[in-house]
Amino acid sequence: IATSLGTALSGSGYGIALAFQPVLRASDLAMLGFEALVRFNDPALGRCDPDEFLPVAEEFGLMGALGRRVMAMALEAAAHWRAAGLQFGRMAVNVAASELRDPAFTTTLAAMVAANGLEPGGLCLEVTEGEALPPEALPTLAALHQAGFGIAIDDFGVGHSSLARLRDLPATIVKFDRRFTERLPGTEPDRALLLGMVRLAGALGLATVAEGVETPAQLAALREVGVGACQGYLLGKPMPSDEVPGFLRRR
Ligand code: G
Ligand code: G
Ligand code: MN
Ligand code: NA
Repeated sequence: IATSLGTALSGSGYGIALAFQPVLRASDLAMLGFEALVRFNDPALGRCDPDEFLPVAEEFGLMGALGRRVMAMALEAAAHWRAAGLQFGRMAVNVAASELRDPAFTTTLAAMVAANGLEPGGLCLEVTEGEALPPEALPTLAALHQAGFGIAIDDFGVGHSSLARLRDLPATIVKFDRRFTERLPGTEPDRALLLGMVRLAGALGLATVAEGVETPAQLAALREVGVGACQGYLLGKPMPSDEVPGFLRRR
């Protein structure tokens, strides 16, 4: 995987693709945006899972190049949809903690965003809470926030969970890990946990997104606890960029 990924990244990028999953407002299912999810088709192995090739990219020092490629593709798609007159809200892109060690990350990103005729507020960077953030990542997050980019704490509530992080990171959004949604409608403690997280986020001025919404009963329970936005197979599966215009027009 490392060799073919390295080849893909040094050449035209053939084999690297993005899938876009809609994020909808919980109350009325208005379109809030898309999350870009990377895909890699290995010439020999076929379709590889991100959970498989992202650690390889990390290990072989390819994450910076992969992240820039993903960002370029996501911004290009967003600019393309805009040019076609489509209203889709914001584009969310996952960023590995290691990418944030680059002190030039924010200025490079700001230039890419401007080159595509987009604004920083139209882009949200998702940082996984589970990953131990290197100390060098913190000034980058602060600079990104200062520049007006959205910052989401992804997969919140599992892994290296620390509530102090919610206070200390310059985030704008918290995404509750899909393991919370999975348990819904669930028991009273399951709902109480989510309700508490929603209130905590609200008190800290953070917007909330629930991941992995697969059933109407889960959506109803999430609305009941006041989650702001939802994402999951019930509302839209990750789709290739050429399916996005049709998806938006059908709504
Ligand atoms: O896309 P799912 O389809 O399998 O994604 C699996 C995991 O990979 C998720 O935790 C997601 O956040 C992460 N991921 C998906 N796309 C990207 C990406 O472009 N960059 C990084 N760093 N992580 C990604
Ligand atoms: O960690 P992050 O939220 O970035 O990753 C999103 C991952 O969740 C992707 O692998 C995506 O394919 C997957 N995903 C999106 N919606 C659902 C869903 O409703 N159910 C499940 N099981 N996985 C989902
Ligand atoms: Mn994510
Ligand atoms: Na993630």
